[in-house]
Amino acid sequence: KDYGVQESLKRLGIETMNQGATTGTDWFECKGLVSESYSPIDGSLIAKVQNADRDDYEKILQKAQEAFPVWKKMPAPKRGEIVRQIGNALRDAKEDLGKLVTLEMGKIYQEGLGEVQEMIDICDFAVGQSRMLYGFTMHSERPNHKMMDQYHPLGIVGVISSFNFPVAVWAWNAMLAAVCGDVIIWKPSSKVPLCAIACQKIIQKVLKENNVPEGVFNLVVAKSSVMGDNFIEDKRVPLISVTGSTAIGKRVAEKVGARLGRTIAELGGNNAIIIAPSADLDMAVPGIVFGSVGTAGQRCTSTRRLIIHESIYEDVKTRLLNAYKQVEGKIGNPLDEKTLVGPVIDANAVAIYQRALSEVKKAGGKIVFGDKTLGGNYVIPSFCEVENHWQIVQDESFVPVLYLIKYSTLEEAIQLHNDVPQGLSSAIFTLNVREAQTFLSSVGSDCGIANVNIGTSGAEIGGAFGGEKETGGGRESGSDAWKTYMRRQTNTINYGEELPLAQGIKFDL
Ligand code: UN1
Repeated sequence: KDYGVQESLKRLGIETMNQGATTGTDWFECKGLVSESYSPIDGSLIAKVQNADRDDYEKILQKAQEAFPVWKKMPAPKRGEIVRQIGNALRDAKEDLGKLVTLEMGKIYQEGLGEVQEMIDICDFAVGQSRMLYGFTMHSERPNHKMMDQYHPLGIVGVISSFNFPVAVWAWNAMLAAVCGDVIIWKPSSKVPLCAIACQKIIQKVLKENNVPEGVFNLVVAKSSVMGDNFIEDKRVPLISVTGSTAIGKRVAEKVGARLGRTIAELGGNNAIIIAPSADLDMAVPGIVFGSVGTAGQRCTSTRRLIIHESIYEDVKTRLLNAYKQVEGKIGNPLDEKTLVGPVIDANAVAIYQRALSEVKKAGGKIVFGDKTLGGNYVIPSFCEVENHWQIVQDESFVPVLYLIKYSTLEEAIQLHNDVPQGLSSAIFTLNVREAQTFLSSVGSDCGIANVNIGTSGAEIGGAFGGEKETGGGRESGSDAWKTYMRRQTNTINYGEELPLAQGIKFDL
C-alpha cells in the first residue's frame, strides 16, 4: 500500500530514483557525489540526491553573502511578511511534507504532521517577532544624553540539523534568523536530505514570487566527511546552530569557539520524570508512554528515566506494563494511522537498542518488558529496573528504552534526577504544591526545561528550547531566543552642548 506517498512526492517536486538525482539547490546542479535516501520503513530507496562538493559550498556561500546586504536593509516587518507567506505555503504543503517526514525519517504520520505544524507555528511567531525586535532605553547619568540598545542583523547563520526532526528544528532557527535580517545556510542530516530539499523548494517559490534574492535561504546537502570542517571553521559564518549528539556538538563548539564564533548547541538529553506519591497516575502514565515510546524514543526530549516514589512503585510498574503491552500491538508502518510506534532510523539504532539492554543485564538490571527486535528497523519499546549511576543509564541511548529508579524522599529524587551529564528536559507529576515548586526552584531540576504534570517531550515553540551541562547551553525557538541571531549594540547619544565624561571624570584641556 502506497498511502498516497508517490502523489505527495510529486507535489513536493521530489524526483524519484527513476528520474535521476534530486539536487539541493534550484539554481545550479551540484557536482558532489550522488547519495541515496532510504526509507527506514522498509529499507527501500526513495530517491537519489546530487550532493554538494567543496566548490559548490563556496558558490552557495557567495550567494548567501550577496543576499545579506539586500535582506538586511529590508525593514524587519517586511521580512516578516515573507515569513508569513512561507508559513502559508507550509500550511498548503502540510500533509505532503508530513508524509515525506514519515517516509524518510520513520516517525508516525500524526507526528510528521505535528512537526510541520511546529514549522507553521514558528513562522507565525517570527512574523510577530519581526515587529518586536526590541531593545531597552536607559537613562544616562549625564545631562542631555540618552542611551539605548539596538539589535542588528548578524550575517550568515549556519544550521546543522539532526535526522530526528528533519524540518522543524531548522525552521525554529531559520525563521527567527530570517526576520532578524540574517541569511541562512542549512546543512541537514545526510539521513534525511529529501525533507530538506522539499522545504527548500517551497521557500524558493515564495522568494521568487516576492523578488527576494534566493541566497536568503540556502541548502547544502553533503556528507560531513566531504564538507570537512569548511563550514564550521568558516569565519564568514558568525553563528552556527547545531542539533545532534554531544560528541558532534563538542566538536562544532570547539571549532567555532576557536575562531570566536557564536554557537547554539542543542545536544543530548537524559530526561527524567519524577513520579511523586500524590501523582495523578491516569495523567502520568500516558505522559510517560508518549515521552518514552513516541518517535520511537528518538526525540532529544524523550523520557529516558523514571524516578518513582517507593510507595507507588509497583502500581506504576503494573500500569506501565499494561500500556507497553498495548503499544506492542501498534508497532508497524508509520504511515498506517493505527500505528503508534514506527521504526528506528537505521540498523545502527537497532544495534544501540540491543547494546543498551545487554549493558543493563550485565550491570545486574532487570528488563521488565521488551528486549526484542522485530526485523528491519523495528524494535519493541522496553523498560527496565536500573541504578542511576550505571554508565549505560548515564549515557543517552537514542532508542525506546526507559529506565525505572526508586526513591524515598524528594531530596533524593532531585539528587538522582540531576546526577547525569545532560540537562535538557525534566518533569514532575505531583499534586503537592510544595513538591512542584521545589522542583522548579533553584534546588530543583537543573535542566533547561522543567515541567509540572506534563511529560518531558512535546514542548511548544513559544518557550525557549535548550538545556544545560552537556546539552550545550544554547536556546532556540520562543521567548527571547531571537536575540542570539542578532548583533547587539549599545548607543549613547549626546544632544547637549557640553561634553561631560562618564563617572564624573575631569579631563580639562
Ligand atoms: C528534538 O528532538 O531535537 O519538545 C526537538 C519536543 C519537540 C522538539 C524536539 N517540540 O519534543
